Amino acid sequence: MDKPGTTGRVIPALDRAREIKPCPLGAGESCCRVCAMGPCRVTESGKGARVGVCGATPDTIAARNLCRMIAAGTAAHSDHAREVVQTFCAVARGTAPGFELCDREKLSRLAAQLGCGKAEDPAVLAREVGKLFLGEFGRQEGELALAALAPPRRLERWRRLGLVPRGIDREVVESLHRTHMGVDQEALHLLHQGTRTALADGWGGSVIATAVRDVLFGTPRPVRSRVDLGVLKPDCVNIVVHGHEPLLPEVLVRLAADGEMTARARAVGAAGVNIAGMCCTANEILMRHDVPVASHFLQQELAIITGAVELMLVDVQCVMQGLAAVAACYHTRLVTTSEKARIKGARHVEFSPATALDTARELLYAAIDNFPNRRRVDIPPQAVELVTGFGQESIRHALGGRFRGSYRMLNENIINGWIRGVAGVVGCTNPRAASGASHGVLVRELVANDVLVLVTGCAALACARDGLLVPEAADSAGPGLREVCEALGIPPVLHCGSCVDNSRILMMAAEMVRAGGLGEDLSDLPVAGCAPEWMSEKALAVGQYFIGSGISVGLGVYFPGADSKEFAAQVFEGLTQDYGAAWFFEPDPQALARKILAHIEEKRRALGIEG
Ligand code: NFS
Ligand code: SF4
Repeated sequence: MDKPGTTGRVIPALDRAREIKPCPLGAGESCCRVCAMGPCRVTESGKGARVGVCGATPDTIAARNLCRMIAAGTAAHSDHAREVVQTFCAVARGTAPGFELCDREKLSRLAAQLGCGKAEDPAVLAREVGKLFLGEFGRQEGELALAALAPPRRLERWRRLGLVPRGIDREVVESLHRTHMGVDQEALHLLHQGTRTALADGWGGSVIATAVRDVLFGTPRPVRSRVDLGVLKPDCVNIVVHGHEPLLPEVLVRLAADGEMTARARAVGAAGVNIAGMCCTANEILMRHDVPVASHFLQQELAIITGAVELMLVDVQCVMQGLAAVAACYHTRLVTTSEKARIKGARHVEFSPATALDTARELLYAAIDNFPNRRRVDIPPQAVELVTGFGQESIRHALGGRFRGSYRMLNENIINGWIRGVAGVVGCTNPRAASGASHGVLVRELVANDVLVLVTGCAALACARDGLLVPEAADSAGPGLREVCEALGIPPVLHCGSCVDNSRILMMAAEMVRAGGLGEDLSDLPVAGCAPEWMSEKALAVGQYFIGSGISVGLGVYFPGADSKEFAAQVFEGLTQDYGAAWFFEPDPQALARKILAHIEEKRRALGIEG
């Protein structure tokens, strides 16, 4: 196998994807399996039933399925957030010895923003903030307190449409209830509930996860690092941290730098301990500690195939079960660390905030002890430079110019046309998508047309491998964007973190509205989002909360249920009436770029700034 964007060797997931043809019912058509009178396959045209045994129509079934996927995605992001908040509360109580409140300034800012006290003592303040955040999950009535972070126009619109989330857990549960057999059976009504649930993710769970991790581990600032399998070191004990919760990895990174560990590694013939990240955990520790990245989602099995990984730690989300079978062929120890997730064939060492230090030490010892068991090592040499660490704070600083501390200069650059608009390119890498190269094709086209690109998740890592996350990439930008990037010394593609950090993109968009000159609502901005290689339900939750916030989103791969014309009319057009934004679908990366560019130009025209 020799595809662009891969190392030229076999990727097990790609082989399996070739063997398994995607089920056409689950993709375009409407397939319902929520009750035992079915599963029912229904279609609006051609041969086959028009409605399910219960009478359900294709558009209802498609909306029901989408709503369920959004609920699962929201649950994943938010349950992850809950885990981080619980650790944060334990730190505030003094019962998590491996952690501390790192960014106290951000903590005070948050507390002031949320109106929860002015206590001098950071631990007291953290307890207040932690209590408010935990309350957001279980709130039964009223409005999510964090919804107030949205621009006033957007909040008004949500209120008018009944879309302000009550509690995070409540919206997820209600989505599951409404999609049970025989409950909510009107497509648009179901889509609105999908949106309310997604908003509980975007403005709730994800904001909470990002904010709390910034306070605990530091708010990202621009740093350089490297990405690709070449970051694994042949002479070192290699540990790959994979998954989504950066809690244990944070402690591990700190401990690994300890002289004791280097000495232990030397005793078994290694030069030291090398930690590399994978998937969103990679994004987290990359942003805050410039820890290099081994790979994105699609390459997880490949890391083990190098024969150089002594230990792979996994917690929750986007961990392929196939890792266990691959690890069994090598000396690699696969260890699950979350109470929520186990894999047959993997060892389980559970993380808890109270014992994180001991657990991290035990795992480091286990990795070092495994070094002598290595057999053949074959690490592809590639590793690409990248710059990371852009959040609403650092972008404000980097783009602030003479208006340091505001988004005015970004807005001015957009108004005067140096930058045409902003695109968020997010989500996964998918073996079904255009040969793993779609991110590069798409992003190059956007950048060449003077669109500033913000990236997160595995999409960010794919762009990094493509060499797009360095200031020198401005060479391939259009003349306006190039000038801005060169003046500021920033890349044309800004790495904003993990998938929950899509909340950073929302906050930046809100800042752009606040800075003035580009309309009064998020739907006025010349901004679009896309997930060209999405695979996870989380990506659908993200897309739906962007749309519910007024930012249109393009999806690649396939759009679930799109064969139902009535459903397609709703998601691709109808939603615009209510949200000022809708989905669009385009599997071809070039064409997707063109659609985004057209959307941005349309928004510019509406603002009267087409020049
Ligand atoms: Ni996002 Fe991160 Fe990657 Fe996709 Fe998975 S790791 S949370 S879901 S695959 S970007
Ligand atoms: Fe079929 Fe209706 Fe049951 Fe769905 S809910 S499986 S459409 S009978």
